[in-house]
Amino acid sequence: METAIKNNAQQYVDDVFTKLKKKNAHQPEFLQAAEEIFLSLVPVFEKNPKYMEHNILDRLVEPDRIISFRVAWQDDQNQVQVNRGYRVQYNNVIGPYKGGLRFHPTVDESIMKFLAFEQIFKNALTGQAIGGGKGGSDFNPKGKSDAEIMRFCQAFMTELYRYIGPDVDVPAGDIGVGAREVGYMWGQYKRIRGAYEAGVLTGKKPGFGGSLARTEATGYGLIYFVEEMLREEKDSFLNKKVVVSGSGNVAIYAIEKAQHFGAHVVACSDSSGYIYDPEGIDLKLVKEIKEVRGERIKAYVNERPNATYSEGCENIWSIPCDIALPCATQNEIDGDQARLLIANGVHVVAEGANMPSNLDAINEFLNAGVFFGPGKAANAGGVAVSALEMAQNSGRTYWSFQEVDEKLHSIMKAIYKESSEAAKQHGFEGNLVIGSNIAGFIKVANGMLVEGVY
Ligand code: NDP
Ligand code: 2IT
Repeated sequence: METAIKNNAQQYVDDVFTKLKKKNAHQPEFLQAAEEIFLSLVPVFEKNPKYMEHNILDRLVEPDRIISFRVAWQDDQNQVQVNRGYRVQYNNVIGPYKGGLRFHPTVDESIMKFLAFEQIFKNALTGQAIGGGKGGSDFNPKGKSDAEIMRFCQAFMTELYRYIGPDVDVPAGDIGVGAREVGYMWGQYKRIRGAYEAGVLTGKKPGFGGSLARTEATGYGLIYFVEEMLREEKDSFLNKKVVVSGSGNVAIYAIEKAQHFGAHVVACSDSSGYIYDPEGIDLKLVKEIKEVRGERIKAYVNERPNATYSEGCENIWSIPCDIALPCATQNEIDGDQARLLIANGVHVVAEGANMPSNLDAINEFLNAGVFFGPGKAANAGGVAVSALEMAQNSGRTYWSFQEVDEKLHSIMKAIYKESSEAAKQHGFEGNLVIGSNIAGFIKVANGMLVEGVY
């Protein structure tokens, strides 16, 4: 009987995945994200055959809806430009669809679906009342004037507004979208709706509906999560050599908190290259370059004579370190880079970005005994504080930085504990990939059982 269920569970997952591959043959990132999650779920179906009986996986992996729309806007030369906008509303069993907006030329349906699918599980892990979604555009914000960014954001929202709402779908930032872009979109939404529905977007500027500590939340949350991983091994950040990729929102605040805990952060990057500073990254300078001057990370070496700049961001993983924190984008660590990190003695890898390690890399880390923190658990702090922003907006109130930060800290601790315990209960102690996928899945699956089929 037990073997029958086991074979059945494996067969069920294989069948759903085969169907998925056939239907989405040209969406590699989406299939990659789905495969990683599917591989984790066989033990869940073995333990709870009712999820198979209700065909939960097949239902869950098909988005509720995908909205795609034209965004036409005028550039500074009065030329009309056209981009494509997306919103993937994947699952709203636990709460309104929730997830960021990405503005990057690589955005397509595959990227949107992978991010939205991951977001369902991540959001479930936060313990907050938020479902899963994602959106964005193939618009490239690089080199655009402030006026162009504003016109694009307004044009984007002029179409998106009809699909969202504080109880419907709540977008936020992601790559290329920060408080400035959210502000422009928020203004346009408010104008069109004629109502102050603050909870329709998160990541707003503090004082104008935004939560304190949302800017810091993903990076800080990542470090709180890694702190728990290290605590498990009776270790800490103190004097650890850390490499962080990226130099955007997540990377900057991960560096800030890691340094606060006594780590020695020696490198960070942008899509053009990376800097290595053996004396430790001067974060004030990085912030000045990226957040104030809007320059490339290369500019760092002009003011730090002992630092070096290398063209091409992928070689950042050749720098020996104790802790590697990929915080830039998907698929930045492949099998070869993982093997290099392992050969150089990496001890902990935790993902600030979404899916920065491919499946090959994850397997390398797990097989080598590297303690691995998957993105949907480790970077959940951003969306968790977004949910806290929604709560503040609903209560028409503001919490202090300290209050939000303390809540974030305890949410990250809880996510670690839940993921770690789920892994243990299903026979994979120490495997946080399996643990976080299972813990997130069970919450959503149980909600789907409660709702019934429609
Ligand atoms: P930002 O736009 O602030 O920064 C992105 C950083 O990554 C920049 O340094 C950018 O370099 C680099 N980058 C972007 N694309 C590439 C690429 N194709 N190759 C190499 N480097 C690249 O974004 P965030 O910091 O907000 O997001 C970073 C990651 O974290 C993403 O995976 C995002 O999905 C994830 N994330 C973000 C959250 C948030 O709250 N913001 C929450 C959870 C996850 P350049 O300037 O050269 O483009
Ligand atoms: O990937 C993510 O979790 C985010 N970009 C944050 C989403 C949000 O709604 O705050």
